Amino acid sequence: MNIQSAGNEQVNTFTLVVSSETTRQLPRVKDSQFLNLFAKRRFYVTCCAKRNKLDSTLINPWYFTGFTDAEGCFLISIRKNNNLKIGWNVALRFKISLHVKDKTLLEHIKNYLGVGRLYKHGPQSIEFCVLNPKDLSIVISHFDNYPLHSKKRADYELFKQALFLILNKEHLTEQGLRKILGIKASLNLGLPESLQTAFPEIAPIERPSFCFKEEIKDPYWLAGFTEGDGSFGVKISKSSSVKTGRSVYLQFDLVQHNRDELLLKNILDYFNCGSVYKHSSDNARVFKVTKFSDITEKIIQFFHKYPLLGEKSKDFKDFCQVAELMKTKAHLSEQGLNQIIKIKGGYDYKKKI
Ligand SMILES: [Ca+2]
Repeated sequence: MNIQSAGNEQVNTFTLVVSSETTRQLPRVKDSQFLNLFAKRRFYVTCCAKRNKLDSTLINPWYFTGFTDAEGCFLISIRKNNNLKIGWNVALRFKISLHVKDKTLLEHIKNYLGVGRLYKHGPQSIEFCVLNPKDLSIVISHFDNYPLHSKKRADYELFKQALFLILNKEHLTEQGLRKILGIKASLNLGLPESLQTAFPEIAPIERPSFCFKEEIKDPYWLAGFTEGDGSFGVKISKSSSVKTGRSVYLQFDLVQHNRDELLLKNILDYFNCGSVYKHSSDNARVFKVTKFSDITEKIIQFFHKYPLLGEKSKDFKDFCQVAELMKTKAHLSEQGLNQIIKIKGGYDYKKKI
């Protein structure tokens, strides 16, 4: 790429970022430097988007945060490696795993960030991963600017602490390694048995306390979160009170671990409809909307305005089609009901493959 051709100041700073020599010699990294790196990288993303013909504006920053709240994962791996002086290799990873059908969505996310790679992960799944610490600093800048809303934020804060240590090369020292082990002990499932045996004295560091108390301010966050964890259901159940013997209703829901019950209540407030229930699985909660007028006037309207971008948009399309039929009371006739069953059939079939 001819960096000089655009000939402006921004381009010059861009040169600094892509030069691996310069970035390799990064001094001690502070928050403000992350921001700086991110601004430069956004410029890089724009250049790449033109080259790849992928629309870099397709992914709204808040959509990406919402989607990560639902599907993203922050991991620290520490493995024995006798080739290293310290004897242990420390690696960080930000990842999103999806069904292969959503490969394009992951490509858009990769394009939005301008870092990371897609990996095939079994026959049905594909993974977007960012591994390189300097690339991970781009991911960190994103989430510092567009913070996570769910309790995943605590994992993110821990991950960020580990990244700071790695960027400062502290993971190559005994003391730094121990600090990262303490962070890992507090992250996700904690330390695996092998690390507990090798480092019996390591105690988990205190988990950052985080509770999202504010209102949901950005609709794109909600679109991204729904893309990951929401579902649009067409339900048909036996009923003696209708002529056809079967009643039809639509259900929009979002299921979360009970630690994020407050977040679901914030979503309820945002949509101004639905209820939060205990889910059939003990440690989960569900935000559910079934009232037809709420579905058509609030939920459907919202997702028309802030569209889903992945495979789930097809479910939403079917959901809207059924809603249109229901508006004309078609679901009360045998013929209309069959039409809905046909749409739902395709819908369930698509879910299975
Ligand atoms: Ca999830």
